[in-house]
Amino acid sequence: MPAQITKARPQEKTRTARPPLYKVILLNDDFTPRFFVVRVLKAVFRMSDDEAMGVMLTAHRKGSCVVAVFTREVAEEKCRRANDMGAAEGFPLTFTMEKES
Ligand code: TYC
Repeated sequence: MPAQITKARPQEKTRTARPPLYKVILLNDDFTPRFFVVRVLKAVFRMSDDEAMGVMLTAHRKGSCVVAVFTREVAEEKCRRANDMGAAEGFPLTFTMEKES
């Protein structure tokens, strides 16, 4: 009886693909009051006063600002909540999302 030869199988690597990420982008407009933009950023994106003020001012001066990056479902939910807060007050405040390259 020949000695049993055990050959180690090459390790199979199970790589879990990382889900695509989406940028949430705040757009400037001429009607939404600054304090309200700051309030929405704090409420929906859990920003501090200073962070929210910085993002609001960047969007105000440059036309848009990346707020944060999330998976698709989280980005969609945050955009929806933030846009709904603006719409509830009659403001055209707009958050949109863009897939990261
Ligand atoms: N531009 C607005 C104003 O002057 C303020 C504002 C800033 C609105 C950023 C939207 O994303 C925005 N009242």
